[in-house]
Amino acid sequence: MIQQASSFGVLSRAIKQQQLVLKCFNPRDYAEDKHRTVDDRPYGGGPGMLMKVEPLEKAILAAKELAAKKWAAKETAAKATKVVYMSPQGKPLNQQMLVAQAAKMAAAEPEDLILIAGRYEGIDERIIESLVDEEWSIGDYVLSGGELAAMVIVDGITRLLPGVLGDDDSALQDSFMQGLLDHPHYTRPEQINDQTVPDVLLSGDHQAIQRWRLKQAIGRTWLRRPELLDAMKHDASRWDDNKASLLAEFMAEHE
Ligand code: 9D3
Repeated sequence: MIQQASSFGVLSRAIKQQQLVLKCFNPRDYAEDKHRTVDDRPYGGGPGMLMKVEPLEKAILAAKELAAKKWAAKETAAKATKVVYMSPQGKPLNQQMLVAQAAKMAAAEPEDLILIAGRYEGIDERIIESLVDEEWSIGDYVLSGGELAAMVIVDGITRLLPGVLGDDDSALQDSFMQGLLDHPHYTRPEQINDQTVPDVLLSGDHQAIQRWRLKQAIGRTWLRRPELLDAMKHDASRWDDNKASLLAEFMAEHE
């Protein structure tokens, strides 16, 4: 599932260009019985199964060993590995966590990241205690397993690695609106039935366009995610008089 999902777009290109090394370890390949069993029953009973301990532990240790082997061969100067269990009980993911992890992975002494994707009801608590450094969630909704959550992490980190995105579609563009929702976008044709493109975007006045976009971004954040705007207002490094007056203009124009 992970390998297939990584064969498209930005991720696929980053792997081909060796900006990202992605290895998958399937617990089933480490099961030794003839049915290659990877689930087991919970102590205390109840419905649902857990990941069987031994195959999961072997898969995690194999991932750790591959990382260690890579450092020993001095293929990289890496000397750290972080093990993250994707879990509904984990810390809710945000862009800060992705930026921090991408920075560690692109550092002079890179940190490798091992993501554990569970199935069934989850994994034995003792694996978390002995092998897991952090638990991450991707939000308060229920998935049927950790693979898609792990892919979200891989995707979010990969686009932040140096050289992965071009200069135009880049993460730089994101930083202009940092902490705000995006402004509306328009492409051809200039008219769709009775719907037109805002005049300012056709004006060629780059400064006016930037101002309009920032105002729309602030206005939409106010309408849709007021808590993001409140956080920004309470942070002097991210809020200024210009933003305050753009917000005031937007609010005045909004009925
Ligand atoms: C419905 C079953 N749940 C209560 C009895 C527990 C449960 C177990 C396993 C709920 C979800 C899952 C599978 N989810 C993940 O592995 C997961 C996840 C998610 O479901 N939501 C948000 N982030 C994540 S990270 C991993």
